[in-house]
Amino acid sequence: MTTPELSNVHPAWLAPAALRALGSRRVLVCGEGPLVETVADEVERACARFGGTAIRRLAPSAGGEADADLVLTLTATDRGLGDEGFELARVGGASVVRADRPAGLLYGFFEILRLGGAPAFTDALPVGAQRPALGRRMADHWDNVAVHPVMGQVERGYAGGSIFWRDGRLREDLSRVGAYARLLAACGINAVAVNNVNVHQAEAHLLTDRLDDVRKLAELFRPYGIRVHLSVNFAAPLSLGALPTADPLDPAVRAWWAETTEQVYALIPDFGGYLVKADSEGQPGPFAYGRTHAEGANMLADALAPFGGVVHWRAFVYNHRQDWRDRSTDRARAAHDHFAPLDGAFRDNAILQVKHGPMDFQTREPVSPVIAAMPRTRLAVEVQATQEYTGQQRHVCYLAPQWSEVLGFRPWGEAGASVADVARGQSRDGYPDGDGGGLVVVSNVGDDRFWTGHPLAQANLYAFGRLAWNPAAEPAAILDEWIGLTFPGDGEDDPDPAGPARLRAALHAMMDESWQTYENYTAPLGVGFMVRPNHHYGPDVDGYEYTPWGTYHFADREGIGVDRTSATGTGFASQYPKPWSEVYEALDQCPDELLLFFHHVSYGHRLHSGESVVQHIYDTHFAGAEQAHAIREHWHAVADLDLVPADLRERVDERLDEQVRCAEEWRDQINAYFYRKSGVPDAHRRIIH
Ligand code: GCV
Repeated sequence: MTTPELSNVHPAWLAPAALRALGSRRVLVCGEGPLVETVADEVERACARFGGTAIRRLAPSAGGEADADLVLTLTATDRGLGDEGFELARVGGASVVRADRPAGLLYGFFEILRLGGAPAFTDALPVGAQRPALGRRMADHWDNVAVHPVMGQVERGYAGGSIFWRDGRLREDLSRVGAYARLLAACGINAVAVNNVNVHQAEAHLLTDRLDDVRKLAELFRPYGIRVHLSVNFAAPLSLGALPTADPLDPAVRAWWAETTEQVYALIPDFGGYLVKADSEGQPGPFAYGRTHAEGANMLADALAPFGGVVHWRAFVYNHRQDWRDRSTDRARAAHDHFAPLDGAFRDNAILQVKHGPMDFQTREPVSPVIAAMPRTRLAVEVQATQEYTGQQRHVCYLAPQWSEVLGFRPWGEAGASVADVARGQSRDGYPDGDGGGLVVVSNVGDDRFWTGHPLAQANLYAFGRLAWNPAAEPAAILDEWIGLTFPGDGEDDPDPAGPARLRAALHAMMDESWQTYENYTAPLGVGFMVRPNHHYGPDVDGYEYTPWGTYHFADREGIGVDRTSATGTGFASQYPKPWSEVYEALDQCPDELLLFFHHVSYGHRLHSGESVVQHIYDTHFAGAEQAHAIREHWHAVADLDLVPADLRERVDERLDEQVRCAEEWRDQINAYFYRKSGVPDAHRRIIH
């Protein structure tokens, strides 16, 4: 039996009313297998709630069933839909969802929910086949088993505690996990890593003596087609195996990983694999033994290979103890410097997981050059739904436009492959299309009643799943989908029939351009950081300027920006293939939004927009704070509608007040800082403190 909705938790994008169209009809589910049972359970519950009829049959159906409005069926003979694809058809006045395998049927079921009433049950049904573009669509949790003294229960978590762990143990009540699995499947996510990539002692034991906790979680994810992955500590042979070394070429170390992995699969046969952060921010790794990261990753890949598992090996490797006076070290270069020479050296079941930008999930960064540098390696691209640098789920910041821009970026120019193609594996030399590493998101959920702290931040996780399924999908259309599923209204029973449309329009207006708004009032022109050190919330222009973290802007009285050109700077620009190496290198070609990432310029430097850098900073910061006000006004105009639950309204109200306050603080600190540095007054004579 799968998990029903929980009464004390917000249903997110599976609002009960979104099930009405299906649940009020006659629905036939045909086929055998655990995931087919999940679909049958879902149908049964929806029909019980809304007065429809659920019919069950084990044999596949050809489609034209006189007594059903909807037939969800496995195919009798393979139609080439793959493991997760499905096909929608109209046969004899009924809608039909066909899938070759059970996971496809599950995704087809959720597609019917997304379509709602008329489109799903009339000739308006969008018939045809759908398959996910990316095979691996993964959510990584930075959840600690034991509360960390600095990072808490969830590192960079802004939605309460972990839904898995509490005070050093697996939670007793895991009903949230089942509900989460259902939400993930409904947006297409099929893999989840259940513990932090910074693997402390309590988490390390999940691999061995606490493996049963992982088994329990896997059991809750399995009915929704989701495989569980585990972050492991590279030094586990020392700490757990009592070996004198963790050298990846040492036979005893290799044997320890092989045996340990065998035991994992004995307990969890569909275990997904390992996730590793090595030689990064204090985590152990192969460098300690003079080995390369390919040697480290391959050792784990070899242990996993007999069972079909994969290792996700993160490329987030840089020197976090750099001297700020040392201008020759550039953190942006680090991942490419370390990993590009290793192209072709990784096993087939080793996936190199690359953050989308070269720094660290900033509001604006160029695409990481690693993505274009390793055509013989399986690459996964990592994005961050937890809003570490983008307002920490106190600010509305819909990130799908950013991710869509990353996925659509073509590192080799217009005629070449896109980032989405690389993640899909299309551009890998000599390998079949479709076996790429996929897309990974750092999850933004916690044990908060609304899952994500800010209720509107739910849209980011939903949009991630939808973009991983189809990277070409329009962020604005995904947003409308999410709004429609989360706030479906009561149909004909709505006391205010115009209400749902008004609410939907307001939410769209609040969220659609909120990434741009956030960028407007925070660090300008791609320079990044300028946040308060450690917790990364709120403005602090020089907070990271004299630290060891490699995150500098170099503002002085003449100008600002990091010279990353080959001619006079760190040479980072040359890590890109043409045309981008040339575009980023040339001051007159570099896109405005990335100008300060690549160049150090004077405050009077003219942007392509015609504005000077300093005037642009003033203008965008005044505009950004005003836009934050406008977001709140849109909300106030609809928040008293009956279809907005009181507790949700209260939460959003409180968050929007904080966003407005914080946007003004950003505006004033950034504008004051640059006015004081440059001495250039605002052309429009607005108040700068
Ligand atoms: C999990 C950034 C964050 C860290 C995070 C790290 C990573 O540095 O601030 O909290 O650690 O990225 O991605 O590994």
